[in-house]
Amino acid sequence: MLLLNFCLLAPTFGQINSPQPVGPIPSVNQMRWQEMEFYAFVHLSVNTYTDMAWGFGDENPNIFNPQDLDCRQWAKVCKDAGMKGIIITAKHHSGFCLWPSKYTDYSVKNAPWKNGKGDIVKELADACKEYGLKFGVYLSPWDRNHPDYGKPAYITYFRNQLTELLTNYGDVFEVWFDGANGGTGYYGGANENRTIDRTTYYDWENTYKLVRQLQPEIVIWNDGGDRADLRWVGTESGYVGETNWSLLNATGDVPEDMLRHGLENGDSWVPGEVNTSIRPEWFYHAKEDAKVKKLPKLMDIYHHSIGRNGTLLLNFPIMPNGLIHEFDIQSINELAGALKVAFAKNLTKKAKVSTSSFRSKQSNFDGMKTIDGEKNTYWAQDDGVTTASLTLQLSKKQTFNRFLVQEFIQLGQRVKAFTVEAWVDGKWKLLAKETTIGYKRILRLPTVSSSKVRFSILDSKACPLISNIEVYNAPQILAPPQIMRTQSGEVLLKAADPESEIYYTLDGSQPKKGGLKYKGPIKTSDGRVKIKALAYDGQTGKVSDVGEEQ
Ligand code: FUL
Repeated sequence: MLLLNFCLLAPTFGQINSPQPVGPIPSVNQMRWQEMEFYAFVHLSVNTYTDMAWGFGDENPNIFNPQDLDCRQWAKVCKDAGMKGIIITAKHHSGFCLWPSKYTDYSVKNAPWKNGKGDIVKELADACKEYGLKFGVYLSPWDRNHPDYGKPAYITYFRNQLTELLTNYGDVFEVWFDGANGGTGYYGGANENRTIDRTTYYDWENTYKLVRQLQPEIVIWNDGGDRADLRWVGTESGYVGETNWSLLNATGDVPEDMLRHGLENGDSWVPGEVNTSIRPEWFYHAKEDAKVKKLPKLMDIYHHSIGRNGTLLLNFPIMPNGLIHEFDIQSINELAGALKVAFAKNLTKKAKVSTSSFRSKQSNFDGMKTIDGEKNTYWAQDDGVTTASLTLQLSKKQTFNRFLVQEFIQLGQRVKAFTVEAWVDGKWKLLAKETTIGYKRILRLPTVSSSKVRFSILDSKACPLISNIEVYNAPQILAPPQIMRTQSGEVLLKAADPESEIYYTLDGSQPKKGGLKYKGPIKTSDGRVKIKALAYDGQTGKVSDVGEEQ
């Protein structure tokens, strides 16, 4: 299947000497998933009504009443944000099912919502269809309600539920098997601690077979058992390592560092998915209304996931009334707007390309393939050539600060080290020296004005294959600077964008451009000074709102 795919993608004219795959390569399903880049999680269960992070499994279904529930609102929010799908917690650790499962009474069918006649999984699957989004399910292996949890009978129950979810709701792009497994719970009234052997209890091998049989196009996420299609990146705070190989070994332990960076010579293709929440926690808590992540943080997360060869699974906690909170919508809209502006004008569009070399001097592998807008063409080197450079002569002198590059990963991830330089004042100025690329790498560079950009591959596992290069000038994100105090009483100011200038006052008056400019820690003899500060973008002349110490 994969080889067939590769043959179809390879150019077919003339005497072709096409590169061969190197190391593990993505499956068709993994490739389709990788190209989605950005999609959402939604968390809703009985513990939404008890203000808890997890349900214990004894919560009365009577409390579950999302009376304004509107999955179309969720879908619209995600679609507007440029996301490509939504994964719902069909059953979280509480065991409460958001669909009327035939195999338990602990579900929406015994909740007051829609008099027990509702099905949230169906409503979301329908809304996703309407909005052109893909649909995915989270089914917690750990079930704190079920009397049989920990015994063999539970596995039959778990698979029955999986079968319902993967049969009755159309195409499912991803299934999520959470790694939190076993511990205290209600367990049908036993109220005890139950532990399981994570390596054997779920018999993942056969569970995966069932999943793939029911949904041949699905990808499986699992950090708790046998290696699945996707890997956790070892943190829920929204980043993967700068060096990020989409490889792991099929067996053996995966320490946190390896989750973060992958394994350069791993024997299987297991790319990283960055999962994080737009709020500190996964479920809705009113006390976190003031803690919704703001644009600068979300933009960092974007660059630290999608910009580092990962995908981004961003969670919206659903409120008890069944909707996404307006603050969350405001933040995600700001991110979507800022991304649109940042990536509006690709400066490589009319560039001329020259290269150190290209494969067998065949024009179908020349440097132009990096800017032709075709994802299946690529600039290639001869076998054994592991260094190369490509220079983009821009149509005129341009100001820029973003560099986006993609490998043709269908034939394996290869690049180990690369640099980006700009021609400034008659010489090459180094802007970045980095390691891996993978499906996509986006670099935030110091702003320069130049008519020439040079991309050099310094090391690669085999001849590098580069399918795409883009260059942009993103405006600074202007947010009120962070104001921090050290133990010795110094004041530190930090702008969201490292290139912003910061102006401040110490007497409570309004700061303005041209006033006191921040140059480093401010020594204050009086701990009571009232600091106000703003960020300023020298390129556009725009300023942020004024921030003050809380
Ligand atoms: C974790 C769970 O325990 C959290 O509640 C949440 O669902 C998160 C996505 O995964 O392991």
